[in-house]
Amino acid sequence: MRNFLLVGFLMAGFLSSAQTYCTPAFASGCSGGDVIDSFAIPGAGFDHPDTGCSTDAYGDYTSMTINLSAGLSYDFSVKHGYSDQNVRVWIDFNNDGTFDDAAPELVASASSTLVGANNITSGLITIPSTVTPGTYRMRVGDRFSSDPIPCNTDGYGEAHDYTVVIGAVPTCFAPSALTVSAVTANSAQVGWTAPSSAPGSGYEYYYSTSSTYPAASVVVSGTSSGLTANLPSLAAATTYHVWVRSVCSTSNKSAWSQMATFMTSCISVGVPYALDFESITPPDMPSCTSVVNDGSGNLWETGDLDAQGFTGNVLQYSYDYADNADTWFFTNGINLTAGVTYRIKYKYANAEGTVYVEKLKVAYGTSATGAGMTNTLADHSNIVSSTATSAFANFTPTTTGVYYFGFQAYSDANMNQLYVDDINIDVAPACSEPNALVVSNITAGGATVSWTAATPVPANGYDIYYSTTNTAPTATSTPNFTGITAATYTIPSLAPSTAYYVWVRSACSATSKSVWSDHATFTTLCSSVNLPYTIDFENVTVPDLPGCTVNVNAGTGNDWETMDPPSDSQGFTTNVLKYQYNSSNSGNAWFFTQGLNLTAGVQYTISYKYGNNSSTYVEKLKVAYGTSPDASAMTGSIADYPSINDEMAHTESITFTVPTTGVYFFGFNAYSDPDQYNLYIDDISINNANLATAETAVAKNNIQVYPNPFTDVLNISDIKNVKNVSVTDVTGRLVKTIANPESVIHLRDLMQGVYLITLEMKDGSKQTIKAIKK
Ligand SMILES: [Ca+2]
Ligand SMILES: [Ca+2]
Ligand SMILES: [Ca+2]
Ligand SMILES: [Ca+2]
Repeated sequence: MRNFLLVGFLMAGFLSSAQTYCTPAFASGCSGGDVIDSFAIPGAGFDHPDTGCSTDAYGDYTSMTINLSAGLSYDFSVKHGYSDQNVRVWIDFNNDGTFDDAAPELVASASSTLVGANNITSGLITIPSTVTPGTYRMRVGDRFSSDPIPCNTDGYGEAHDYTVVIGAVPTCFAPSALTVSAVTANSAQVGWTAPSSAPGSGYEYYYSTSSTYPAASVVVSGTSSGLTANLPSLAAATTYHVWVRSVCSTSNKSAWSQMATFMTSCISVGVPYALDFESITPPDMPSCTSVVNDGSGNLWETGDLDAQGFTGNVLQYSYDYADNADTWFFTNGINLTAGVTYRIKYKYANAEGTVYVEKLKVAYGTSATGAGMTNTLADHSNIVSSTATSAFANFTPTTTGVYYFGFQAYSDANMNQLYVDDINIDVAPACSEPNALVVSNITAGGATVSWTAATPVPANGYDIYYSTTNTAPTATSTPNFTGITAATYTIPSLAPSTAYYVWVRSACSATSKSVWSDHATFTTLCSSVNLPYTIDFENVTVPDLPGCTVNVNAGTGNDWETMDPPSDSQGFTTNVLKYQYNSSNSGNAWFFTQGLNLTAGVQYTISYKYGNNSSTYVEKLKVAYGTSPDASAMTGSIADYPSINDEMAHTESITFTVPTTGVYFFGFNAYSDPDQYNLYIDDISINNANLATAETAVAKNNIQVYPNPFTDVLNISDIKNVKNVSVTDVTGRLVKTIANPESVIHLRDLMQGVYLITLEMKDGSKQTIKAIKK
């Protein structure tokens, strides 16, 4: 009973004093990233992550307790969301409700730095040995650009309050001032300074590849009676963290010391050696590589490109305005054997856009220095292509040893970007692989793959491997075809409408094969279908084309694409196919339908709507058919519209026959001049002329109005189904309505200008035609 009363009394006393603390404020708030996001004291086992920006920039976390000991110092870290942060930590050691902004109550002060991509403040909280053990309030203040004060009011920032319980000064102190020396590829020595009263039973140390502060109960790595310890059996090129503690007696050990960090040295490695730069975060370099600047331009660094034929990260040289490039990137040391022929492969390219010539030299030698690069392997002195270019060089060292490979950027000043990726060094194959794969004659069931022959031509021909997945074959993969002697092969029996990947290799002899080439990819065509065939562009995600149709750009203008219903051309009210002008090049884009099964001599009808969205700019359209979706195969002419410029949909319906039974593709060719506007197509329909009822409707609506332009009268080509004619001007104002019209309409009383003539049919449908009054 007495204990309960005592606890209650202490709690009441603590809470009443807590109420006297000022509430810190930051007039500009913390929502811009000027925030105590995460706060951690690893040596006290305390971590308060991802707190974000508190309401009113103050977080009262006094329900959380941090256990610290008098006389010890603790590393802390704060993560922010913005740069230039200043952190101060205070503890109200005399419990008077006020944080003095000076020692001893000011226990830490530090500023943020950029660590990787994060703004981090790291510092040391020092608890004086004179502090009476007990419970206190801790305040952590963070402010942008200037130091926070305990009762802050201005600026950007945030504050957190916590409860700390300070324990008695330990009788056993940790060693300090850890140093790591004699670092090799697999060992290192750690040394330290003894605490002021040396421990009775020596020291324990713990090391790990993790930077997590070890628990008191961790299984230690070793013990030492002196002030050093050897760390054996380490992995090469690896980052390690080490801590030491004092063993004052078997029952009394100090806390772990502050952490020391080191990286073991690199060792030379064998082939195959590959660098794709994916294991690092740009602009860092892969471990065990190096960069040297022999001039006064910039240094090689890494960047995330993932374009232009490169995957992910690349090695990158960015121009210096004033100075020529002269920087080397060196690989790790590689063990090579005299007399063996090796091959180095890599990809390189220039930036996209305006061409600024880049220059790259590749060499190797026995030291990772410019002077050590005594054997030039390649000199690319005029790199102008933005597409990743694969290159390789074979070489045969005359002495067994460790060699470094160097990539030297030596571009002139004020150029642009030079990229390198996928460096690979291995024993050279007995013959090289073919390259520059291209795929042609793609049908629903096959495709022809061709390549540039390897030199020398492989004695046992070529092997082909294809797959529906983009996973490169390995040396042990079974090829689909072997012993192909020509540099081309038609792959048969493929599935329709399927994406394929294909690789080719050289069979140098019965036992020796080259590596596989880079892959080529293609998609087989859809199978041909029977009529009726209609396509209205409704079931697409614009600007995609409908499945089994294809755009082929036979020129240098733009491509066909789909768009939502246009509002700038009369008569197009649903999704359409669109050719949009290219400002400098003529159009020559073909839109091809799926293959259709047609029979010789049968009368077919093709109907479609076409039109443009301008009376100033002129579009040009050809419609044709042929036996493959290919511009050169479009030999059957259907229509040619060389002057489309009236901002409205025209419905066309044309009857045709084909000379031979077979599969036919229908092509719509936009061949507008440069810098015109939009050409639209919709409602393509191909039917048997004798069976279709749809065509009757098309024909019914296909009424002509002439002459156009007109002076006094307009003639309507087929009046029998027209119920009303209404005439509106370009502002949409109704000018005239003529019920039960004759085929000749008198319009002498209209002003000169453009009018829309709307024919309302007896079945309720309407057709609008634009006419010009002279
Ligand atoms: Ca916070
Ligand atoms: Ca105080
Ligand atoms: Ca890469
Ligand atoms: Ca449509």
